[in-house]
Amino acid sequence: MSKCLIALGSNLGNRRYNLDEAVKQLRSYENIRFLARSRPIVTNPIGGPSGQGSFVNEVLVIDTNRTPESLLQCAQQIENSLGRVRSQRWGARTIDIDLLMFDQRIIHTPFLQIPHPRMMYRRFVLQPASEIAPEFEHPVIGWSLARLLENLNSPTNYLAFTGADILRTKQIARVLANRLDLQLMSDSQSATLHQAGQTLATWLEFLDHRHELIARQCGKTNKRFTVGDFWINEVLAGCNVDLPATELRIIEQRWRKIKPEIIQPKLLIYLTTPKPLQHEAKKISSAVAARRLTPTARFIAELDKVIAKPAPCPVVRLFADDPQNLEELIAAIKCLDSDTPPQN
Ligand code: PH2
Ligand code: MG
Ligand code: MG
Repeated sequence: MSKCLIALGSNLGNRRYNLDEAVKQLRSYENIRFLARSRPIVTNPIGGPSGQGSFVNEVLVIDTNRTPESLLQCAQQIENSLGRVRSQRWGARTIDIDLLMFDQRIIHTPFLQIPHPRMMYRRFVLQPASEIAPEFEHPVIGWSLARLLENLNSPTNYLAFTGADILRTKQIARVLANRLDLQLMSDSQSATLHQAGQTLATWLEFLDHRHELIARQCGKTNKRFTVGDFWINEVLAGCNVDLPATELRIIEQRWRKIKPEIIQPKLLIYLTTPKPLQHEAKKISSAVAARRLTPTARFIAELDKVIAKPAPCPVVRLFADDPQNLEELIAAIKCLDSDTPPQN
């Protein structure tokens, strides 16, 4: 049996009826056992065309012998039977049934992505989900759902960007901050950070400089969010490329000392680079092979280790060149915002 988390949402027609009907139909399938249903919450629509009505959202926990693909089929049958029309991404819908998690499995196919790629930062998912499954662990970042929700509620509204293509990363951060009128926290020294062959002294300087920058600027604003065009943990990835083990120990010592003071972002936006580089980074299997890679590919491989589970903060990966990035990011910020939902 697999334990599975499912999200329901409706913002068209009789919303409560749609949700009840979806639950009723789901219960009628063989090999699906119902474990829990959250209370419904009313939420502001996030993303998509303007003028949509508010949503009613809830989350379910079930046990099933079905495969993820078969469960997805059930969900789509129910969506169809309740008159779901797919015309526009994030458009109004009578019912949306999303598979959030399927045990601890990680699935990436063109039809199915589990865990749901946006569940980590969506309040309309995390709030009902942590009501019924607070201890359920997100398999990618290794955090419980309760901790993910707590993260959204933390007082500092801070978002950070990272990526191997530093100019592109800084540019997207700046465009986002301008567009939404957010505080941009920019590290003017970043450009040299990714150049290979820095000394221990330079890395220590980078670490202190960024630590100080965050302490001085992060959250010190009237704007809704602070947007960092860097992530301090990049230093840990970069120095691993440059320094021998004896010197790494000195960086690690300094890191342990400052770590409790460092505010981590509510969400890290990892802008990934074109495929060839990623492919190259994956080839790191031995120290010998590692030395043959370009410094950028080695940096990417090290960055992947820094965000491995348990991750220091929730991470969302976007392709640096995806033209939909901005729309995606604006929606993400709206999700993170602690606006109280409408009460109707
Ligand atoms: N679903 C979306 C997009 N936006 N906003 C709210 N409040 N609730 C949703 O379920 C929802 C959304 C895409 O499926
Ligand atoms: Mg959805
Ligand atoms: Mg869906």
